[in-house]
Amino acid sequence: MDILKHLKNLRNELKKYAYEYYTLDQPSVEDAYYDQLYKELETLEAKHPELSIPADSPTQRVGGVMLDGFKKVVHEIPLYSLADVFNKEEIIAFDKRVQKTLGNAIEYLCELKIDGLSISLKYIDGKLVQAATRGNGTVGENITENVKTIKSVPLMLSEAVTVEIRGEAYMPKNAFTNLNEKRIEEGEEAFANPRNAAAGSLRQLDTKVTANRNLSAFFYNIAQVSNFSVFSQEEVLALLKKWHLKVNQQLRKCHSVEEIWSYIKEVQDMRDSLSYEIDGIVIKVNSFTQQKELGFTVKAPRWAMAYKFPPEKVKTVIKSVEWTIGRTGVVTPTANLQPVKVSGSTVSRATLHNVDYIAAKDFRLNDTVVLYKAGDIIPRVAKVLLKKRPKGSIPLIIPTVCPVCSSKLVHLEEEVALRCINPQCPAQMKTGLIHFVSRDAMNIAGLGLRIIEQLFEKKLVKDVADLYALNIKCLLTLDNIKEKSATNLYQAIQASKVNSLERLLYGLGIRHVGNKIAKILAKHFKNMDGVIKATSAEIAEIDSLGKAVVNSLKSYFAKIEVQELIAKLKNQDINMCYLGSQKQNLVLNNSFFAGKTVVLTGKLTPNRSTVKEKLEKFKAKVTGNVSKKTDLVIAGSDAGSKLAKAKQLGIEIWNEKRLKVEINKD
Ligand code: 1X8
Repeated sequence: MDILKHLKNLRNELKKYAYEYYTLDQPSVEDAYYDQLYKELETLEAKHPELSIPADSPTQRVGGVMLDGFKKVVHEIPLYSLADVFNKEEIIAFDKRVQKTLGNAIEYLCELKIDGLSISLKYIDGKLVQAATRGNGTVGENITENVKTIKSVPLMLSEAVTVEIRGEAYMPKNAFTNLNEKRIEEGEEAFANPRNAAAGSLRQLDTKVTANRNLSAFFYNIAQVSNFSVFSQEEVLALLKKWHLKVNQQLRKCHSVEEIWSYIKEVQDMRDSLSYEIDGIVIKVNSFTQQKELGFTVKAPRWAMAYKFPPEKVKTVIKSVEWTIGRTGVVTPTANLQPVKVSGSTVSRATLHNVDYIAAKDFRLNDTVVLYKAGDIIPRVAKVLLKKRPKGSIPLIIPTVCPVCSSKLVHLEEEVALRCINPQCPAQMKTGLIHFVSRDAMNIAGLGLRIIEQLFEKKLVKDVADLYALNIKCLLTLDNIKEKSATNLYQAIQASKVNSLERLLYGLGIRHVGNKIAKILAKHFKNMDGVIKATSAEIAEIDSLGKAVVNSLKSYFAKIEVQELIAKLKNQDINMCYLGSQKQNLVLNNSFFAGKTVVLTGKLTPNRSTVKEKLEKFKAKVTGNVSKKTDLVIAGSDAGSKLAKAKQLGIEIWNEKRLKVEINKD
């Protein structure tokens, strides 16, 4: 027979068997027969080096590409995350919210929640061209060569479609056990769980290693779903399956919480018999029309939820309890525990939440307690094993005064939290300031904890507005700060004055106002006064903002000390407007001159007002008189008293030539 034709037949036959085996989990031939055909193909391909091997030949899954790193991939359509729920009540609440929008008779599609890592695959004309990790949902890493080694991922779809699909890559339980046995034998550290093992395997620069890890993947989503004639989640799954993608078949259509709950119970009972780990189930409103009507919050779709199974529980002992104070003044108890392994990591500390929780559970020193990880991440202490309580133990002593400023602690309104309400409490101000300067807030680089602590100790800073009164001289009084870093820090502080409103709003640390919500508010109200003056109804009208945000904003801006702080910030010329995404602004705002107070003196070319205009375009503030607040003096020829005063005050002075050089740099 014609060798080309024979090769083609062999490849097609092997592809069919691989699809049946890896994707459908329904092999139609013996493994030995598959191996025999595979060897024949391998031998023939080696014997005929003159015939090029197609990229999707079954022999091309073995990896071998060496990568020198993982490039970033921007997800044009972000991968959303799901809101987690942990009990039946929360599912009832979810169903109620859905019914409130849609009326009754909702059809839900319930699917297994695979405990792996989310991936996004791009196919062009049916050919796999890119695979990426979820990353933060917007930016992930390019893992194309690694994913190509996963045998259940088709290199070619059954139809020549251009599509981006989402799914979960995972390591089957038996592959995980085998891998860990091998690793321990070879003196390497075992992976904590199949999810970590899968993540580690996909981020291998040597794709041969990935190929040997026996990963698999289930798919459940199409990014640009409107390009296809599908109108429900059920139809998406059917389409993915038709394209030869692996789709999990353990799904259930449900029409009530009771039906969902009995599906959950069934899944929980058969969970151990599955060949892969799951950590819960995903509940989605089936119809796309209805999904659209429900929409998204800033965090997640309103039409879906993840129910997480109850976590692994272990025993440990409370060795001591620490009380720490946060940005909002809340005093939180943290237990130091006898280190113990739970859900894949060693835990030695866990929050005890608040005094009510301590009182309700009656935690005491040296008590044996039950520990678990909520959402498999945050360690929580569930309860005391009273039988193991040592004799003579006494209830924990609850502090009555702030551990930092010693002022009396209180419970506000109905709050369970114990609070230090001293607005001057250094602990709160410190954490508040750390938040204010953080990257997503005012983004002031170089202001670390050590400097912030000194600023408070030396009483140079009492609130965030005081930052802007700091000059280089003040900064030089701090330990371990030299001229250069003082100048950089000063410039970073000044540059932050022109940040767009959302950074300031987020930086203030208003409860429930994260960076996404801050952006929504800034965009909507345009400036700080707009936000302050907005009525509850006006805020509530904005899509995706809930009651908690409305209440929090209203009570925050009603405080006298907040109003004083805003006035103080305005006095320091902190920008209070939304600048939008104008690139021009961004460049100018980051210019050397941004936020600086500059005085012009002497003869300048072509004239002073032109130079003034130019500097103002670079966001400098040009004033007439030299004072302590002046950052820079530009001195032309024949400069007189202003120059003398600047020299006397030790203010930076440039001649025209220097100005030209610096302006051109910007
Ligand atoms: C995550 C997962 C989803 C599904 C299964 N497993 C997951 N880990 C599914 O929809 N069947 S959806 C999802 C997400 O949207 N973050």
